[in-house]
Amino acid sequence: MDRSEATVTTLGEMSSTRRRWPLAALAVSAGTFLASCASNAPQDYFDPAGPNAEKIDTLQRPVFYIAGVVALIVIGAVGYIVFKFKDRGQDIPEQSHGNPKLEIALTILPAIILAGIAVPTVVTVFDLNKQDDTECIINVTGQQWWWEYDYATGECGGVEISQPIVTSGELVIPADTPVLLRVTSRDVIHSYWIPRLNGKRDAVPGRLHTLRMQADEPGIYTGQCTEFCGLSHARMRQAAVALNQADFQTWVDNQLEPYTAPEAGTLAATGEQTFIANCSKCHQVNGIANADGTPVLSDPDLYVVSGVAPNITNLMTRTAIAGWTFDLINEECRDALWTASPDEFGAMYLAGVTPDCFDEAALRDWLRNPPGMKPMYVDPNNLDSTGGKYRGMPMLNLNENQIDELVAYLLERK
Ligand code: HEC
Ligand SMILES: [Cu+2]
Repeated sequence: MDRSEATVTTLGEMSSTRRRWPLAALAVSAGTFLASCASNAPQDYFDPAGPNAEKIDTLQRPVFYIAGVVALIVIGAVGYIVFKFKDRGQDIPEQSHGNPKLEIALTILPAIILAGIAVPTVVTVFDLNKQDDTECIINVTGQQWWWEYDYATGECGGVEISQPIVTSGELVIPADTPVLLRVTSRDVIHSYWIPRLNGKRDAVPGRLHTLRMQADEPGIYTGQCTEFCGLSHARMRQAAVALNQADFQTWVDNQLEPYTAPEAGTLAATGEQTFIANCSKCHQVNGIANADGTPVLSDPDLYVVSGVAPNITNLMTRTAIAGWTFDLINEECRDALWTASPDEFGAMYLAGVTPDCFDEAALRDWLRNPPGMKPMYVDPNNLDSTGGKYRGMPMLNLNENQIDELVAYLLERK
């Protein structure tokens, strides 16, 4: 008797302090939810920007509301029962056993709700997996910790791509055109997600998964890898950039323009040599040649676990680097681009990294010490587990002069 009384008091005291926790948790989650609804977040999946994301939205909203109502009823009922039948020392109530009517009703009701949800869900899943109506195919490959985009030759939304185009980070697509991504990975499992354009698709080594992409209007739509993929998973981001057909044509033409070597005697020309000496073993710049005219070809297979490094032929046509994490343009230009109207967007994007917009800080920091900006290995001095290959870009111990030369050279890659 004494013991149980003691226990009751202790529990009572505890519950009075603990009672506030559920309320606080509820307030925080409600606050977060409302804030996420109210803000103009770039990765808001309640704000679809294309037909695929819209289908998901049309499906998820009623489910969300029904689930919300069910949750309120259940939480309310539990709360009511907990308070009403609280132990006040009353007699144990009469015990009942089995109530077939209630049990059958409570089985049938959820079954009906689930069946009601299942039908539109299955229809949407099939819809989102259609491939026969897409007008452009782009290969998307994840690796630690960036996405490569590889445009096959052929037609893409009415624009002819005559040579393969390989880029990274920023997926450029024609607006208002159903595009099909073929998603895979070269090392671990990643997951591709641009919330305002479609759901997620896992990128699995040795498998090819398709993902529809379509943006109604020109603009920039951001996302990030959503499958934990190692140390820098949080710095593996991506964007989809939609351009109207004429602008997309301009982008394609620009990507395929032949290489122009820097003018002899300039800092950029020294930079080209520095690049060939230090960077070309991993990075391809299409068209770059040795003094004797032989092409300089990268061989990242020998140095990087995934076997590739970003193609940086047209580096300055993108707005961010290294898993689309560090900006190449300053905040003002980025804000202007991100908030541009669909009519203004294309011209602004195609201008690329202009001298006014270029923010060299991140690029310089990156060249100085990449693993310092983006954690890549637990112990960089111990590469035994990878056969001496790097994950990501290693520290190259460049001096500031070399960095000046390289930045001058890279600035001309547009
Ligand atoms: C051992 C291979 C290797 C070497 C050598 C190397 N890099 Fe990299 N570099 C990479 C990898 C891998 C990435 C992608 C890293 C990431 O995003 O996580 C990268 C990313 C970059 C990026 C960002 C590109 C993008 O599209 O996001 C730039 C710019 C770059 N490197 C420049 C250079 C320069 C300049 C040199 C020579 C001084 C150099 N790299 C040498 C492997 C290498
Ligand atoms: Cu990833």
